[in-house]
Amino acid sequence: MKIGIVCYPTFGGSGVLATELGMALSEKGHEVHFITYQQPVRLHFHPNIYYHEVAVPTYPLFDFPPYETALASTMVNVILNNNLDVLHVHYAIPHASAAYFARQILKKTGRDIPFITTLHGTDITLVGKDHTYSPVVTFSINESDAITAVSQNLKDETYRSFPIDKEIQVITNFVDMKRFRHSDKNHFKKMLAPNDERILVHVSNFRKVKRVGDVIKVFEKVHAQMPSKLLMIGDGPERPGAEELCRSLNICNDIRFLGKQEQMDEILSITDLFVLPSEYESFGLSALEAMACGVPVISTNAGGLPEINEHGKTGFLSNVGDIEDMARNAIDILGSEERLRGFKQAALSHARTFDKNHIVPLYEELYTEVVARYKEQQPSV
Ligand code: GMT
Repeated sequence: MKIGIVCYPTFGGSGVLATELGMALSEKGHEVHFITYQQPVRLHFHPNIYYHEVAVPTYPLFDFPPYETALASTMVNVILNNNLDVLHVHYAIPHASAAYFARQILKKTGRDIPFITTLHGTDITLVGKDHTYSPVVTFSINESDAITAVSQNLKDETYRSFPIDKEIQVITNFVDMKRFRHSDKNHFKKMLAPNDERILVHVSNFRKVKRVGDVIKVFEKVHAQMPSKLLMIGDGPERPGAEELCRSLNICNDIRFLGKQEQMDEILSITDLFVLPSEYESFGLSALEAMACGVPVISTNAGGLPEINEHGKTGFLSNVGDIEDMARNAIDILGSEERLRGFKQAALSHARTFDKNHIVPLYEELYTEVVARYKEQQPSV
């Protein structure tokens, strides 16, 4: 099949998932065309992968260059020039409305194709709900030929927040267990934790919803009980505040802000505990990648997190903002070698249920079904 994938090309989970999906599909023999404004960070070369950059020309009149118009036009050109069968857009804003626009244009040529929208999180829960966007988001989701959500919680949230009159299918996020696996990185561990301190890790885009200050506060309590180090991976608007907090708590020596990292499997291989205290998380792909490397998770019970983090088995769930509980749970896991080992094994075995080999075929089935249904619906000429 020839598949177009539209996503944000950055380190965000929706772009990561879309890129991993495209790469997995290309390995299975599909021809995959990425349409994005930059090369996606996780994209590796494969003979079946094509990349089409969305260029947004500027003009002195444009205070806000019309990205959505450029994206829709690029979609039209790529679909026509490459004879695509289906378009799969990740993150509704503005990808679903651009796809709708492209499909309408293509209808005039008789070469229109169906589009599938995958909802990822804040396109529904934060940004999408805003009344500046919601009429367009509602319309373009309803106009999609199929809709998927990355967790049951996100599906429920979507129905709660928007008048959606179509079925939303849950296809959970997945992980490549061959790449995300524990490997021996002891030399690396020695550099960061020379005295065999416990290593805690947080990964995010450091936005408000991630509550990065809570990570530092939880770590302060763990650190008071046992020799430990915290690695803060990623970057974003809340980073300066988090750095200030670790200075004011006087624990900077044991916290490293490493910025955006590509070799997450290596970092996760030396990690003992993953901390994700988000206000909301539709799924928590970063936590799943940690679990695949055998790392237990301390998280909140918000959104879809209980769907991946099994309380008392793969880690623990706490109420949003309950620093005391998260710290107590972290100390409980890290306090005994045997207990830590048990949690690590459970995290790894639960991650296996989200292996890409189980999930990618669900997307393939959906593509086949949507393309067949779309063809059937076409008026015969
Ligand atoms: O919604 C966002 O904040 C952006 C999005 C992204 O591009 O990073 O993250 C969401 O999608 C990920 C992949 O499906 C999920 O793992 C994240 O939980 C989700 N983030 C939120 O719901 C806050």
